[in-house]
Amino acid sequence: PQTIYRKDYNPPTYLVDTVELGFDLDPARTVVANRLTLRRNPAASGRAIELHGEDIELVALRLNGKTLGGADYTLADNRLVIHEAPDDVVLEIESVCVPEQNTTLSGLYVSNGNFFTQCEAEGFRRITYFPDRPDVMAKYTVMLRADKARYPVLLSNGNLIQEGELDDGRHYALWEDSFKKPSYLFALVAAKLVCQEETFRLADGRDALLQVWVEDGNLDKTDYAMQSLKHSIRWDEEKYGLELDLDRFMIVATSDFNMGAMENKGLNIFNTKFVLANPRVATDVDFQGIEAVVAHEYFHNWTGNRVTCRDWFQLSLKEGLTVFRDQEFTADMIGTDTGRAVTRIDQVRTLRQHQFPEDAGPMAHPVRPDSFVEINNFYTVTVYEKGAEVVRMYQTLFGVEGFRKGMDLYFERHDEQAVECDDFRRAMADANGRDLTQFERWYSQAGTPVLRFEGRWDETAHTYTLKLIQSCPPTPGQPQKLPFHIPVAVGLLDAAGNDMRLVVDSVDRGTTAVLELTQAEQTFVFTDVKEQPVASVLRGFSAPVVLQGSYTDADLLHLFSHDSDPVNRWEAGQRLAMSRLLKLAGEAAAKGNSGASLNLDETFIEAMRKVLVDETLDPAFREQALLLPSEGMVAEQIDGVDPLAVHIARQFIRADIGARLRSELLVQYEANLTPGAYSPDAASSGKRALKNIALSYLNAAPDDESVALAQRQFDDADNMTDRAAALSALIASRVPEAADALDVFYQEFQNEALVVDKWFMMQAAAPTTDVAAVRALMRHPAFTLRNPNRARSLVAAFCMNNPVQFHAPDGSGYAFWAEQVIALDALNPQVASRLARAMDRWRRYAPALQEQMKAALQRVAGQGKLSNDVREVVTKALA
Ligand code: HT7
Ligand code: ZN
Repeated sequence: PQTIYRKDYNPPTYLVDTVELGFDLDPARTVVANRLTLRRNPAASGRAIELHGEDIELVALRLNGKTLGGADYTLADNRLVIHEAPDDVVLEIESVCVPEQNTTLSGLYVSNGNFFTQCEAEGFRRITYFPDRPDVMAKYTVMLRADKARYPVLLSNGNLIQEGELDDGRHYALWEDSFKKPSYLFALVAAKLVCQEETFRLADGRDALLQVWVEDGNLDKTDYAMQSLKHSIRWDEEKYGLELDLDRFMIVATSDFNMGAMENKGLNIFNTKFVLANPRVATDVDFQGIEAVVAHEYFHNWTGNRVTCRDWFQLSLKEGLTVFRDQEFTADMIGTDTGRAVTRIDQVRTLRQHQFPEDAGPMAHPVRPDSFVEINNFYTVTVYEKGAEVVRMYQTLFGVEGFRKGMDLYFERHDEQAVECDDFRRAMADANGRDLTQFERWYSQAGTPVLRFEGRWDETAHTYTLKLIQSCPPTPGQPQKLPFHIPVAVGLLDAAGNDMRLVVDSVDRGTTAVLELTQAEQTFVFTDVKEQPVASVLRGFSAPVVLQGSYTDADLLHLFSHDSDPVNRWEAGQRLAMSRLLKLAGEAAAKGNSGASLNLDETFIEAMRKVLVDETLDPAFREQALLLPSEGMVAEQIDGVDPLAVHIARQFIRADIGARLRSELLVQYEANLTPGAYSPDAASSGKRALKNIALSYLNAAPDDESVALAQRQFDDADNMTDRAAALSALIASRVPEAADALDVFYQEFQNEALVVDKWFMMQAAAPTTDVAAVRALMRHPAFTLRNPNRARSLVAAFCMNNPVQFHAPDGSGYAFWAEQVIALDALNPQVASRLARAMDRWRRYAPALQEQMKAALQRVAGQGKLSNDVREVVTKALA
């Protein structure tokens, strides 16, 4: 496969002004008539019109009314090139595709008998021939024709201009989008669906029609998505002065979808997982996911759609910025300081758990990649979450107001343009009168920087000298790195745990100072420091780095008890836990993976006890503080890791907490019940989270009482959060009641696809579920590899979330992985390729495991027929 490089960017030879599309929709043979008006691009050279087309059949081609023959064009390698064209062209193209055979879910496909499209990144070329690149922006008119009984609803981007009846029971709808857009934002839906709709008054007094479309029977699950949409619209008006530019905004849910959702102009298409919710079927986390994803897609209307990407290397321009915006929205929706901090802690955990390993592995790439084989492989945690961290750093450097000035300038300069990450950086720099040249390295250098700090208090001079030292490990193709521009937020705590006032260079910097580290090593001197402080470095996780410092347990306990910055307070607890996890994992491994005679110190238990019972702390924060780093995060810290040793250590700590804090856990369980009607608000979900982590610790050391508690919660709960938590606790406690509860759960929810996904997922991730059990589950009538949510809920959940069984010493997990990657690849390369990434970190494992992982990778790589998606991942893993 061919590698595409950012440096090879060339502007398009022709620009497209208008696109008129006609669809005769038929699952077995859809005919697409495409009429384009093009003009030669003065910024490019050449007279060849270059169009993309994939898995479609060309039927007819006319240029300015003349039918083109074989000598006029070349059709090869998914490219249609018309050799010589005049300056102004009307191109008419007729082609055919077969939606019912499209299992890739890219382009036009059929799901549950309905038609949907997915065009980002390169799916439009699977619908018609077109210069399918984001810097070609055009105005679209779309005529949809289909059988009325089977497809009563016909939707596309923009406004409905006309609809009516045709012969033979068919009908039509004509849609027009008044905004120029790139082809990846095109969408159509032809389906039997119903909708919840509402008229919503916008800030400028206009009324917009909001619709949420779902399959019949699901209208009882659309309220939260609708409410989230209205909140998002209001928030963008208030926070950024950005208004909805459409008369109609539609969300449509489909159960077959490769990702979370898609921001097509005015016609967002969503995975049902991020639309459908009511208390019976959705957990607090599901509700949070819906709010965040609805907001994310809505915010794309400005950051992505009005201002889009010049090329796919710039993906983070829209994704990093939009993730940052949805993160800020989520925090503002909660509204309290601790609520804000808890969302920040969630973000930090995601980054550490997923992005740091990516940055240290074979697929490491800069936020703005330099090359790719398959763009679909670059919708990554680096582009999204690290990209959001990069955007957040502008706000940390310039403040909320400075950031807003940068955003205003960005839209003033680039509305309706396709631009680069550099344009965003320039707007931020110019709006704030700052030189951000060095900041560019966050976009161009891969790898997670390591930030070391050394602090020295001078008791005579009353100074505290903080030395900051940065480095960045090599990544593929980037052996050496230059220093980053890093905002480091710092506080100093006195012995009583209070914040000291910070004076640097005679300037009072308040109690948290944002230091700007630009060199490999830099020293900052705080004056008037009258006692030995404990430094709280990287407050609020002010930069996406690994922080190292010589913390003593006493320092960490001090921070864990007193830090006014909740993120660093939580962080101190995580460090205390991590040191115990690493020590016990080492001991377990040394004893041949035996949990016998492991010991957990009273200091740690006491720290956990204190946070558990501290009623001055928000329950949501206490839950975060009690949650141990995952097995995956611990494994990342150990060279030649044996996942079983990590599992034993973590389970031991969980059981020990469960046993030694038993009475406190029981008290908190009772104290955090949420009687009355269910509500997904932050305060209630925080209480449920604390109650349910208490239940899970109690059942890590199960006895009759804890099992009865879980069983009672499972039987009596009126909401999915509590039902699922109780079921997980029963499964984890390994009691016979678990099997019965699983049966009851399935019987009750077998007609709720998203709950059945949970049922598969809970089993897939249970350490008691081995490969044989997963294979048995794959034979369950409800299982299919063709539905991405279902495939992920069993196969990917096992390979990614069940480390102890996936890494079984006999290699059975790896053989299973290879088999499933190959099987999935034949159906859906995007889903297969994500599963393929389960092996990314194979070189970190114990030698015996490494060898078998390598063999499994080689088996996949050795397949003759493999998608570019999977081939890129396994080739890079083996390189
Ligand atoms: N911008 C959307 C990305 C997306 C996507 C990409 C590749 C393949 C399928 C896809 N579905 C959606 C989603 C987003 O970031 O908002
Ligand atoms: Zn996005």
